[in-house]
Amino acid sequence: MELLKHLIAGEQVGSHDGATLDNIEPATGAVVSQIAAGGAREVAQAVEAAERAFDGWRTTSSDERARLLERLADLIEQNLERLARAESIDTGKPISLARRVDIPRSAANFRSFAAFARTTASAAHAMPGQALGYTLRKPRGVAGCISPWNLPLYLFTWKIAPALATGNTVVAKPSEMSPTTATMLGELSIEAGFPPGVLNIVHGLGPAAGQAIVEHPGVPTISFTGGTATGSRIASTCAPMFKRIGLELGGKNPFIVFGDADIDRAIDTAVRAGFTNQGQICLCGSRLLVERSIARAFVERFVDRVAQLKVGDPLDDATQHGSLISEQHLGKVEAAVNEARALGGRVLVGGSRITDLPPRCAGGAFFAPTVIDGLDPACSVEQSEIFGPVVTVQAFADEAEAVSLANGTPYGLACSLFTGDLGRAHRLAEALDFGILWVNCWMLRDLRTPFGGMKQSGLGREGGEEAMRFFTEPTSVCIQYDG
Ligand code: TXE
Repeated sequence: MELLKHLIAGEQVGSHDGATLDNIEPATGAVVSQIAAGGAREVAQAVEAAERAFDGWRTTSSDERARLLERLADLIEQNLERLARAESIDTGKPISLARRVDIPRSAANFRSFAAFARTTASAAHAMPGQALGYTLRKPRGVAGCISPWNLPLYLFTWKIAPALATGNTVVAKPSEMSPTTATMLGELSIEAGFPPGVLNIVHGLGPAAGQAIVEHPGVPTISFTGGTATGSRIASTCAPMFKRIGLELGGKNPFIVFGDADIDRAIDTAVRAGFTNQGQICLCGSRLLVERSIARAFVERFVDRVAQLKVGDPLDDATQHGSLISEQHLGKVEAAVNEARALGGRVLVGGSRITDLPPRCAGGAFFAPTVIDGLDPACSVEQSEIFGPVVTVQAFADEAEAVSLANGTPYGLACSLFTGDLGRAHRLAEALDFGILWVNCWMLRDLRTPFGGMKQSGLGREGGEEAMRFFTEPTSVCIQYDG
């Protein structure tokens, strides 16, 4: 069986003690490969390699760095089908989604930050007749990039690309649930010609390899995407070491529909927002809030559309709804739905695991797209992230109630707002406490815009200039030439 190895100092290596983990295909329950299980020792070797490579990489021209990032983007595109298949097998996501979104976006991440590397300029501040100040932005050293399993290569590269573009070297850890495309990226980085040690990839469990990256004194920058509880642990480890951290955490995102909206479009988008990737995206619209005057008819049509989602083998081109990431995660989702029932919620569609599947998927972790209404907005199910194919529904009377329901959770990542009234859209943009507000759309992203959340959804922003700043340290230089 294939062993997915670490990439350290340009070499693919196993763990020093030969330790491995099983890589399970969640749509079948089968073990498909072995993963080298790294820990403190592998992380230390990777950090050492990254430190050795730093001086050469930091002094490489931004044009040459950009050329290598673009070369890696080309290679990702050339290997799209292979990468999409691996992503689908590791995570249970429909292969059509991996082909259309995950892999193209991974290439776009490298292209976008290659462009930034070429075009970013420093600010200069003239003090006429006396001095000239300018801001020198320097890479911070070794960046630790830790990413989750839901959009594996997409989020892994979203961190690695700006870190490398700005001249940092990287020690990255993909999720232990989705290690394959990260390993393939390592291979492609060698083919692209990156100098050894510039990009290092360590596999392993979060508390072992992840925690070792976070604790290592040679890694001053940590960029993390994952669960809120893990983010909190990382923050408490980093604070006394004065590390710079970027945290992209969970969400409980509202999807607000007013009666004056384009209803067909709102329904199409609400289905996508609720159930893309089986609801396992931090940006998913998991709380549908509908103006009371249209709520009944809207929810009826929405539920109808949800029931039509094509569930099946993720490797089948026609599948729209695949498997959850693991049997264990399915247990969490199922427990949340049972809790909703116990709290008086009405399951309008779905509500249980799916067993009617092709024989290959008999042991898979499939859960039906589920819609629930009748819950108290303050209850645990309406307040905590489920991270699965579950959407709850609430009706609201007016703008004020919509805002109060939308803002009424500990999270503040993303919000969708459907309305035909431009004034209302601007008004609510001021009132809604979210890092991202999508008006009449969902998950439409320009990679130059800031990305991230408020409250328990995280700390800091990624994307565009924000990422270029996050991975650099400014030195303000002042040169007096007279007086
Ligand atoms: O995430 P973890 P999990 C949410 C979602 C989900 C919950 C838990 O609600 O149910 O988080 O998911 C690494 N030090 N999201 O357990 O554990 C880990 O190996 C350093 C939201 O999968 O946070 C992996 O690489 N690293 C979300 C990464 O952190 C550690 C995406 C994320 O894993 C670590 C995924 C530690 N102590 C889950 N412990 C989003 N915001 O998109 C774990 N890791």
